Amino acid sequence: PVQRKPSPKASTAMKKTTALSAEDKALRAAFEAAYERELSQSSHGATPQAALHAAAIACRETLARRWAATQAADAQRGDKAPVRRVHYLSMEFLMGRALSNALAALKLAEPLGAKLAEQGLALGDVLEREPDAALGNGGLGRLAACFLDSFAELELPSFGYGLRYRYGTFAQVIQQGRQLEQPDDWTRDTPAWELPRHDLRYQVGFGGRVEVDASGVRRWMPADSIEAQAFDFVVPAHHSQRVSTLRQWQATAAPIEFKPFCDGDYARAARHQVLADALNWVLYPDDSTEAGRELRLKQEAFLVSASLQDLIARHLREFGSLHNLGKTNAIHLNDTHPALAPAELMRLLLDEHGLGWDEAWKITRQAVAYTNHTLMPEALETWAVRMFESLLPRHLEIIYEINHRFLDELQQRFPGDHALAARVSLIDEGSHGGERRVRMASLALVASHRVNGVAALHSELMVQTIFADYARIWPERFHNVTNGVTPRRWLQQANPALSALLDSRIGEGWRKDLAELGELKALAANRELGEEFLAVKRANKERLAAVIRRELGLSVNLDSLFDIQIKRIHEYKRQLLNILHVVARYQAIRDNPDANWVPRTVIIAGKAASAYQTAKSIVRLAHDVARVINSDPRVGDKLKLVFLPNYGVTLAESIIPAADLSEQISTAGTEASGTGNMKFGMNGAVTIGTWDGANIEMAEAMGVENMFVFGLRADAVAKIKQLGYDPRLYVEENRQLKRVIDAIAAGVFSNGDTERYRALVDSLLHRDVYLLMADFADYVATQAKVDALFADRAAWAERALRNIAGMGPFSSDRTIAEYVDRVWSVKSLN
Ligand code: 4GP
Repeated sequence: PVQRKPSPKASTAMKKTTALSAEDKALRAAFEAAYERELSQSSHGATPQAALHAAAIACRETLARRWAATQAADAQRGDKAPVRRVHYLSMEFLMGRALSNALAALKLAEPLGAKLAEQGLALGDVLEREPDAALGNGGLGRLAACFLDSFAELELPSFGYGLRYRYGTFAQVIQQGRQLEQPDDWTRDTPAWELPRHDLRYQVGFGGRVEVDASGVRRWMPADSIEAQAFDFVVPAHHSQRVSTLRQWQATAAPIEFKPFCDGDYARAARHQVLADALNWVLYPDDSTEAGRELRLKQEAFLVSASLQDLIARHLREFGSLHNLGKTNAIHLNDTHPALAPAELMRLLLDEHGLGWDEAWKITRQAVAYTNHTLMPEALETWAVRMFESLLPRHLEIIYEINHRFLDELQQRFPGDHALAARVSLIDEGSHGGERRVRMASLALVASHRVNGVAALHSELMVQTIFADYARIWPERFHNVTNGVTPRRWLQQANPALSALLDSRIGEGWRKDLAELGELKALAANRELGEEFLAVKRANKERLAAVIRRELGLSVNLDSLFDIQIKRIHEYKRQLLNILHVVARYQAIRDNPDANWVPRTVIIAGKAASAYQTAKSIVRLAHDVARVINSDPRVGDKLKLVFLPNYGVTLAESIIPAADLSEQISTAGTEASGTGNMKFGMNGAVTIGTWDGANIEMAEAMGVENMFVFGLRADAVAKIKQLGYDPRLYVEENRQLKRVIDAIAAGVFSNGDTERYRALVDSLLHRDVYLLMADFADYVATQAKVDALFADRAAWAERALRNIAGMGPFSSDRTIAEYVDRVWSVKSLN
């Protein structure tokens, strides 16, 4: 190979990291001392588990110091700062592992590696021991985690606020092709990352009644009160000593009741303990029962109340008065779950701090902003008035008053438009024969000074569809902020080999300014670079192949095209379309096994919500199809289907760097943004995708000719549905499609059982809400183009490099800079 010279930029960047400053040296020494001290406490000596624990505690010491310095600096900002302190309220934070990120940020990987080597341990083995903090479900939760990283990196005064779930969502186990859910006991062996804040405790009330005193002041007398205690999870910046904080609330148990205890009725004695504990058990308790719904509303109220009490206490410490609260603090609602926040803030300001309605409302409107993450109507939470009244009676009164004032104003602007008033009211009067319900998204919209979607198309559709009425009332409130992901975790840490290759060509600056990836465009056609890129990809594929072998006992062909779809299992994301293509390819290979097939390994991973039967059926079909194809000797290496169980952040970190092809195939107009698409793109996977979500902006950034775009566009989807869509017409005129559907229906993949997929097939033939039948032909034709390009290795490498070069805009640093500019700056209030 030709000797390559680092670019001048790369060499200065390298110098910067190799020369250790006095500060770095001191940090290393302190880390090593703390590590030794912790390890000496271990009763089993230097095991990987003990080393993990010691390393986490040793990092935590530095993080705790940086946390204190960050807070002290932020407390000095005063009320003239141009950017407000951000309070990011989210039911989900999908953090994944923390140690390798902390080591990278603190530049401690090397000294830890050396220490471990002395002890006969490997860094990789130690890192592998850390469980994922999977306190989230999907995209919006992982986005929140990327945002914490960017908050630190951009030095933004901020707090993330969440709940400290004991079991996260669930661990997915596959038994005979079916998904089973098990509790994910992630805290059991967890390294001690968290900083418990024993001094930060707040009481959160539930139930009871509202009393009015002689002077007409209303007071809520809750029947129960649960204490919230703070636990801080500190997230370091990679290019400064700043940190950001995820503050998670733990409900602390009330003491046992003594009388029932003495009577031997232990269950009754511990009743309050169980109630408090249940608040922190799982994210999204199944809401198909009344108890589940009530628990969920309680969790939301708990998160919101503890966080806002914390905000107010801090604000009073810093300023001594609440009048400037809205000008110095932003309260951000990450989707609809924390939408109770404006009602709770009003309650605190009115009832606990004695402000008048107008001032309290002005402060609330200044502080609150709201991001919507999906157009799926089921995500717009509503709560039965009856349940609300019994759990949160004072909040309901405040919501009624907000609504009353809002509808009065509306009446003046749109006199006589009762239909509009009924549609936008915070209360659904049960017009469709149902019970009266509180519309939480409406509360968020009325109270926010800014509302945004998460990609250009989504923001457009949001104001045309679900929020059309509100956008007509307040057009100036609605904005777009396209998502991004942190390149520190998703490129630097997930893909060290590609990172090193990038460093050698364009320098190391992309970690801080991802736009520098654009410099790769001029180099994309370079043969030598292309070959090096393919070698890196192959090494990553080997790594993933080892995971597949370990998990499933299956060997995959490293020369095959790794075609990957990883995300929650949902009909709109169309994993089923992917499977239909796999079946079509299988049939074609069987017809003509000696043709010149480009070998493929199709990999799917994702969880189906526990109560979502169709999604579970899709998981099962994937396993059934995989079983048949993977054991068919006529197919051999030409096609494999792999379903990797228990998808999560860590698994994604080993899957994404190995992808050749990224499947982003939602029905146009349904995927709000997608962030997996961005992670794949920056790791050099080529995308096959619909004109949906952030795929569109990615295609525009890299040049649309560099993406494999297929399928109906959002306007065509809407039109077809309007005209009356009949999926059977597509099936009848496409023999290939008909054969695929017939095979599934006939039980070819289910041992002759024609019942197993009847519902799935019927829904495709008669409803096909997500237009799989309409997009099938174009999808298959586009997959053939993918094959052709993949067969030309140099051309494929060039295309992949062009994809990476186009990913500059998709850093969460850019996203957060836009939130600051459009939503969280003081100027956004004018
Ligand atoms: C997700 C959207 O489905 C995804 O398109 C988007 O990239 C992500 O939010 C972050 O904005 N939505 C959810 C949800 O996770 O629960 O609605």
